[in-house]
Amino acid sequence: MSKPVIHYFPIRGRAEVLRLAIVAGGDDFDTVDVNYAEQKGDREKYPFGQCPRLVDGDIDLVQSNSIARYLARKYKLEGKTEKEMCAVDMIMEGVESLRVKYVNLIYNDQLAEAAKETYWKTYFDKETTTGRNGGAHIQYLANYLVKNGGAFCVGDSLTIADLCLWEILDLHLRIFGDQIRETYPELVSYHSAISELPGIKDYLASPKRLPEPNANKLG
Ligand SMILES: N[C@@H](CCC(=O)N[C@@H](CS)C(=O)NCC(=O)O)C(=O)O
Repeated sequence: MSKPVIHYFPIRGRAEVLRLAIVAGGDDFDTVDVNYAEQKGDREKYPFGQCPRLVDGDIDLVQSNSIARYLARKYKLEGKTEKEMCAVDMIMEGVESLRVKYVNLIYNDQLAEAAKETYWKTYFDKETTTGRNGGAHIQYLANYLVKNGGAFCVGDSLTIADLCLWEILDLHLRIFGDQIRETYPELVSYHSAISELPGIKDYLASPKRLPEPNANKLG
């Protein structure tokens, strides 16, 4: 069987959760660097003019969260019962809300010090969970984890929700490492434990893990 092929830029970006799902599923992937002109010009391959795109046999898909859900079904990371699947989906959307804010911090605010300060206050400070935040607050996500015992977000095994949470945490630890270690030790322990799981540990240490999280080299 041929490997799933991820078409993307040579950065972690929105493809990182997809890579994690494949390796956590015990599989491997190939990559193709996106040709920007093709991405913008070919509506068959890139219906929204954006990547990532995944090609896996006769599956040819864009929109990272649609791809993530496909991979979750393929590698049994979608939750075991209807109730678990619903919870997995909910957490993915919660992570997406935070990702939108993160992308804004990186690309619009260029990770400026003042913007970082406001960002922490709005989306990470434990005192601001009742504030206006567009549904984005790390505490909301931590709540699920703590309620479920701390090892996984949902059920008793890894799901795509964990990979989404792990990855958004990984990105934020690079920027707010000390503050997160001080304020959310349960998230740091969780991040460390997931990093050790089969497939994930080897991937993280391999040259396949790209060094750059974002295209503008910030973060
Ligand atoms: N909703 C899309 C967003 C994808 C997205 O923002 N892709 C970026 C790269 S991370 C891109 O293709 N940017 C180039 C452009 O929009 O022209 C998804 O989740 O796949």
